[in-house]
Amino acid sequence: MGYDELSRQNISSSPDVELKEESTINKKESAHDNNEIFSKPLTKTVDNQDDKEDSLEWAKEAYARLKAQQDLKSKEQDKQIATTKVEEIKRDDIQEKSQLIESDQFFSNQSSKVVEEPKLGNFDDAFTWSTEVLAAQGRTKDEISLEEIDWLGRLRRGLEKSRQNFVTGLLEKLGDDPLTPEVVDDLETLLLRADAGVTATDQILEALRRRLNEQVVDASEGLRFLKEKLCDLLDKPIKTTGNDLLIPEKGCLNIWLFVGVNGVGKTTTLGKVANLAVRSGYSALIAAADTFRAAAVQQVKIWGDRSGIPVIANASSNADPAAVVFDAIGAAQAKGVDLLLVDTAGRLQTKHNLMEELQKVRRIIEKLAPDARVESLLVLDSSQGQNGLRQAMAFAKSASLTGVVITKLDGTSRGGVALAVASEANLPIRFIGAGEGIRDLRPFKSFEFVEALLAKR
Ligand SMILES: Nc1nc2c(ncn2[C@@H]2O[C@H](COP(=O)(O)OP(=O)(O)OP(=O)(O)O)[C@@H](O)[C@H]2O)c(=O)[nH]1
Ligand SMILES: [Mg+2]
Repeated sequence: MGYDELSRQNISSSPDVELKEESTINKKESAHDNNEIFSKPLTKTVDNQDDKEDSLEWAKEAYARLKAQQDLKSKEQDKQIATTKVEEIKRDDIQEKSQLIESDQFFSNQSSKVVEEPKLGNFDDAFTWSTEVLAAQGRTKDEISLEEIDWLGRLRRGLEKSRQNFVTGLLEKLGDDPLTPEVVDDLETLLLRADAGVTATDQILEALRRRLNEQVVDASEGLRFLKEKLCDLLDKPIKTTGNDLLIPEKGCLNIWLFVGVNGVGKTTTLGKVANLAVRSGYSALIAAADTFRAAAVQQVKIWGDRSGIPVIANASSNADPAAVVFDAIGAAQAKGVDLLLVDTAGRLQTKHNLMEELQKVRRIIEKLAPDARVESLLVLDSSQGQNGLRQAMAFAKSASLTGVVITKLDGTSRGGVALAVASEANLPIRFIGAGEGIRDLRPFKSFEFVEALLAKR
């Protein structure tokens, strides 16, 4: 069971559940452990009208519970702030103010500003939708956390533009009548326009047409069937790996490389994954192997500091990235670190020498840490649409990719590119990012993605 510590973090962040923490964690088969943020098979889709009234009640109760938790927590925080202030005043008497502005302090001050806790918003459609998505994955109302609600809200908002293009057209076409071959033809245009790619589009349409030949399919069944097919398509490369969820393996060194073209969000993603790992109880180390830009080291150091993770860097300009990775592996092994995250410079997939540089890094890893679990994750900016797919194909060949991270899902109408990556590059999507904040990244779950992409409200 992986990333369970994050789940523990979520539980313990609610004071009334804190007392139960130990027993909950130890019971590996308990409902909570089995229904974590990062896993879970799908049981149904969210548009089941019969359940609507029940789910509204359910959502109200869950909201009331989270609100009570948040109020209690904010009271505790107020108390803590008051205590800290008194301590600071005392400390100021002893220490000179100038000493506080040393660089280490600067970074830790930065971090406390950046990592903000999620806040409960209004009880609205977005909240109800999020609870429905969680319920459909088997959660009970006592198990959902603010963090999950917060993320689903972000994901849904992030996919707003993709949804507007795709869903509005789709629902208009579907209407309330049974599906016709003409509607299925129109769906083809919509899928292609959403950057789902030819392979994914063909597969989905073929499945729908087969279904139509067998029986009359009404609009809501058509939508359910479509969601199911989209999930199958996204899950296929994930299932092939035999690993539904990418998590660091305990007891050995895990090395995750973040690669991709310039500006797609590699460093930001690394920073968010680092934070997720630390919140989940893994020890981590960062290798600043983007030696191309001087500012890159500083940028990754800020991210490392936000989560209290050390960064291994080489002070000389234009150092060999493989040498940085060499040092970092040594440090990770000496400290028995769980997860080494490697930031690399942006490179065009067409530049042979730069792709060679990645191979050199891989060779160093194989030599120094032959037993390490290595992941080479391609970071893709979803707003680049089909161009992102071309990057995936090229990097897959020369950078031995094991997975993909899709970023910038907020603010693009091309979220469908996830479908193209899964079906055409046959790569598992491991994380998705929908914003610049430290919490705006989550392990990829096809169910949540598809529900957010096709949400009606
Ligand atoms: N809106 C949004 N912006 C993002 C996301 N991820 C990253 N960014 C922004 O994209 C810009 C580039 O991010 P970086 O992490 O520096 O990208 P990079 O791939 O490391 O860039 P190079 O190292 O220069 O190749 C920054 O302004 C990030 O804040 C995301 O999910 N959503
Ligand atoms: Mg970078």
